[in-house]
Amino acid sequence: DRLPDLLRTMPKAELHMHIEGSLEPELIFALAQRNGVSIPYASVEDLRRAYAFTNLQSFLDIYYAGASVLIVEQDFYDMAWAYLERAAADNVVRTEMFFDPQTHTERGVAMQTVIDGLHRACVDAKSKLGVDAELILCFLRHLSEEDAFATLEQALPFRDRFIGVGLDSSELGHPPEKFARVFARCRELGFHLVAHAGEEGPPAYVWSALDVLKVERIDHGVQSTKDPALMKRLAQDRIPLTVCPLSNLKLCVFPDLGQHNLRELLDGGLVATVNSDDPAYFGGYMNRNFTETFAATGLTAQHAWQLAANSFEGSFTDAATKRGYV
Ligand code: ES4
Ligand code: ZN
Repeated sequence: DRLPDLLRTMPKAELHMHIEGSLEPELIFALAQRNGVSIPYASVEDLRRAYAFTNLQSFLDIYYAGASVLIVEQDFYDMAWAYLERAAADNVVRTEMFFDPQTHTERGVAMQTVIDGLHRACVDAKSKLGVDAELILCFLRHLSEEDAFATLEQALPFRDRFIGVGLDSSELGHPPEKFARVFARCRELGFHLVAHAGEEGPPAYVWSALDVLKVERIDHGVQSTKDPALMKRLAQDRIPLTVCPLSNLKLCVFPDLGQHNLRELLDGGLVATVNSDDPAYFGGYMNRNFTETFAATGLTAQHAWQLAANSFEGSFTDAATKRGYV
């Protein structure tokens, strides 16, 4: 069976990966030691044992704790570089990496420190790995819109170093419309717009991400299959869904991978893509997401080709570069 080889070797774009979620337990411990930060886990194994999540919130609590070891510019560089090497090994030729500045600025780390380290890794990725890497700034939806505006203000001196903004963290109780004004401002500023919606939240959150925030892509969106009118809208407007199968499995969005609805999304004509979300926490980088999902759901080589094409169609690469990929 040559399908796994096709999945591994085909060039692909990753459109949904939180860089703080690529922090492996070994690097968390190394950075904790380097920076003299104490973490409430005795060992790498002890930390890994805590990765038994029941829903999104149970994961986010540990994810924010892990990010607390990031202090200086080199830490952000080292984290991003480790991910970019893994991405290159999986034949990811384009990646649009999310970062959560509020997780760091709230601890007294300067916006410039965060962006300098991540951006330097993106520059090196192009020259040393041949990976085209860009950044998307995410607002934390459990915080206020006022906080998001303050974060945008702090980031604007570095506006040429990120291509878009997104919305992540705790979905339920924090609908997209909570961020209507800050997204309108980001739109005026010319940023690309994306938002997590329909991961755990209802189809109504996907509708409001589209109609109120006016996002160009939906992150996750797997709950959309519950609303036929929404499925029609997503297909007609060719709105990409950045699906993360191993994330959905680990956060109990689906009881097992065999019941994941990726096939339903693809066969319904939606621009669905496969992504790793938080690879250090969810048990796999890009190629593992592809191989495990295909093995569990019986997707075909035709689906593989479609997913690779969708990843480039959905990317924010300029049109000329996009033609070079497909
Ligand atoms: C996230 Cl899986 C997921 N959902 C929402 N926000 C996030 N931040 C990092 N991973
Ligand atoms: Zn995500």
